[in-house]
Amino acid sequence: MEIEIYEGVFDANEQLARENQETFKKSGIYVVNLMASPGAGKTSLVMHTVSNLKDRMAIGVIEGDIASKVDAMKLKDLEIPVVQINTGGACHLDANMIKQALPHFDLNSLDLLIVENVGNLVCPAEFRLGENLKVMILSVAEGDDKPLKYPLMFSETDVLLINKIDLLEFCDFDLERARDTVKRMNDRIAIFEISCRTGEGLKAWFDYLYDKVSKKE
Ligand SMILES: Nc1nc2c(ncn2[C@@H]2O[C@H](COP(=O)(O)OP(=O)(O)OP(=O)(O)O)[C@@H](O)[C@H]2O)c(=O)[nH]1
Ligand SMILES: [Mg+2]
Ligand SMILES: [Zn+2]
Repeated sequence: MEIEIYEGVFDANEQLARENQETFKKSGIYVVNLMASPGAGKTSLVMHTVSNLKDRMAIGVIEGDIASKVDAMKLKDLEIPVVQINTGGACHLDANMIKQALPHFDLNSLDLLIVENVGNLVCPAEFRLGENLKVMILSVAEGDDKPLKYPLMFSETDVLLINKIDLLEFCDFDLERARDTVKRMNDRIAIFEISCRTGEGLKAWFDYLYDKVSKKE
């Protein structure tokens, strides 16, 4: 009998993330892991993104929260498959939770799966889910010093969406400074400035994501 021993929680997660990645690849699904602190605008972005793209591709959503189905309920009018994961206290999603959620979808019929991670700027960045693209949101109300204080997520992510730019005049958020800081930490990052309230800047994000899903890159 062969017994595999994993070196702790991260190795075990990495193994499961690779299995998920294989499953997604087989089914031809592109997967986005959406991360941000509580209230930055993840669900708002998911709603806009699904509304815009759902006529052009089949989209499913996994909602991750510590408790409640509040976010899943917000998506019900979009008439797409949504699975709510309650972590029961854990402050991030991990690859095993995603694996458990997958049988609830008809995977072969999906083009894009968006995973809204638990609101948390720290450990979601440490747990790969098997995603193709890491996307994070920073809202201007949180302050432009957050990349310096929570560096891991900013250096790990592929895309940064700076949200709530409609609130810029009320916040001490320097867009240039934020961009410079993040670019210094992560030179391959794509940055978009958006408002989920006014819709400003969202088209560029939709086009970017559509292109990624089409090319599966
Ligand atoms: N002014 C303004 N408010 C926004 C914007 N985007 C989202 N909001 C509001 O911010 C609040 C939180 O938005 P959500 O989309 O629920 O944020 P979330 O990141 O999903 O929150 P959690 O799932 O609880 O972590 C809501 O009241 C939104 O209406 C924006 O661009 N501008
Ligand atoms: Mg949410
Ligand atoms: Zn956590």
